[in-house]
Amino acid sequence: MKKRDPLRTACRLTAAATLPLFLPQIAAGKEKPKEQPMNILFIMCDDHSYQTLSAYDTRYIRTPNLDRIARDGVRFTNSFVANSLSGPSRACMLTGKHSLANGFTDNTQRFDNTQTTFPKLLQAAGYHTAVVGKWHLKSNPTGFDYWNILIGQGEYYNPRFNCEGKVSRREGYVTELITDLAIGWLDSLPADGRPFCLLLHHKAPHRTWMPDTRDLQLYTDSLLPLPDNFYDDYAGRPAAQEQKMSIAKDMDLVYDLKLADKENEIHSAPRLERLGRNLYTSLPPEDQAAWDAHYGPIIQRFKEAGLTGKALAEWKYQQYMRDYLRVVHAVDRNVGRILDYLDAHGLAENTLVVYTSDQGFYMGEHGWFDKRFMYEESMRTPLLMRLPSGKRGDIEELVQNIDYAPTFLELAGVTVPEEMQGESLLPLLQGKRTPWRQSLYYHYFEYPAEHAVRPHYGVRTDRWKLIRFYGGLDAWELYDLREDPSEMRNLYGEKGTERITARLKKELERLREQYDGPFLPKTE
Ligand code: SGN
Ligand code: CA
Repeated sequence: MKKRDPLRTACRLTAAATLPLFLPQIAAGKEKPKEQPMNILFIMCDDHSYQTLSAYDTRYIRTPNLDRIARDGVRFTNSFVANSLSGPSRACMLTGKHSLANGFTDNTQRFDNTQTTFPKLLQAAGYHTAVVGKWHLKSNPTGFDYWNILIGQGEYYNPRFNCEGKVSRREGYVTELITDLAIGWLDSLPADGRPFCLLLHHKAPHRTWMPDTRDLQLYTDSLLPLPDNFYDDYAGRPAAQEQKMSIAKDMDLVYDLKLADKENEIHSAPRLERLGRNLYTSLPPEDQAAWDAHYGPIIQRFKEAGLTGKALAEWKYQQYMRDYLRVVHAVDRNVGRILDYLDAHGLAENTLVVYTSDQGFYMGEHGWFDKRFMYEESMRTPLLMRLPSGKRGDIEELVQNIDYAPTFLELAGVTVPEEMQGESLLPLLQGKRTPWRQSLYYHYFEYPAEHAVRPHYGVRTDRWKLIRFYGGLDAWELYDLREDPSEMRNLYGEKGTERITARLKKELERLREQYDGPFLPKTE
């Protein structure tokens, strides 16, 4: 990949132009604020599983830079999303509301950008605000002094960016470019005493897991452990039987695993094969050369091996995992760059650093890739936070992505609007004992759609999970997470589960009423 011009980081840097409308600590008091207001650096990846972040799991990869955030801050061990899909998840975070309440239930929609969001409130309170990287909400960002976003899902190599309405292509690797933009914006901020809130949102490691060409040699000889339930037969779980996200059946050799052979002998699903071959031919010559050098010998060996059945499925798993890990490796390196920047500029002492993902992802558990289901691997996310002079260690409370907005607002001294459904995590970050929720609500909508996951909603407590699938399928699932953390045995309807089922149904109704009730379509 060509070296990009590091200084051309921003199309327009207006961060200093506007005056604060209201900075609570300054505006309310006559005297100077006691403490300097806290900056917020909100780093989020797309589809980064907690299984591939070594603060959570060391089986696959070491992520020393991400681990720095956990080491000097906290690791949330029970962090979840409200709807395991990109656009909806982002809408939940911005608004502090579940999907029906913020109106953005699936990726086909357009976010109503006139509604109240935390960036708007922080901007009004005098924060410098910016978002760089993946946005995925179709409507333009609002509430930001500066925005420079990828188009839709974005591209890994030489991606196009939309900088406040002006689209242009940048040369380089997406994770690095987004980090450059973030650093460029921080560099442009005036020393005016006003805090910043920067949303640094990566595309990586979203499908099709295209590594920075400099990382292609990593993990080449690694043999990644196959999850115990890779060969799940989905007994007793009709929605899981219908999905189309199986590594064995749905992961495409040419598109996902980059086997676009020059001899045109490898064939896969026609549409995806075409996309995969086009993707290869559209690479710049130097990237094509890097791919030839790396994937060329893999393609040859693959052809010679003539794999079928389980051997083929396991080979696909290894290829998938290696590319995914390479892409995560570049995320870790670039998170290191921005943390170093904070250190070098004396900002680490007054910046809340947050690291999360828009949802979890399957690393072969149940035989899958992708997300969407309320099962653990996709409902859970990594969540690390480093609050200067805050708590260190683990936070075990049940938290959800609707909680970020209230957290940032409370940290900034801004009143959290009544309508926000999340809870501020600030007391937890400060190590205070505080009453906390005992259950979480989840609701997934996108259907019919890619990967064929039926709509469903459910409740999760620390031990139990009850899910109801609907929309052409009427099925309940019940899991005892203590006895069955991999969710292989649906207990719904089994003798002896009547009481817990009744209790969970009641709780589910309560949550549904609280979060979705006012926004459910009227049925008469
Ligand atoms: C794309 C992917 C899907 C993925 C959705 C949603 N296909 O459509 O595999 O489930 O995004 O992902 S791809 O061929 O375009 O890669 S999300 O994270 O953006 O919600
Ligand atoms: Ca995603």
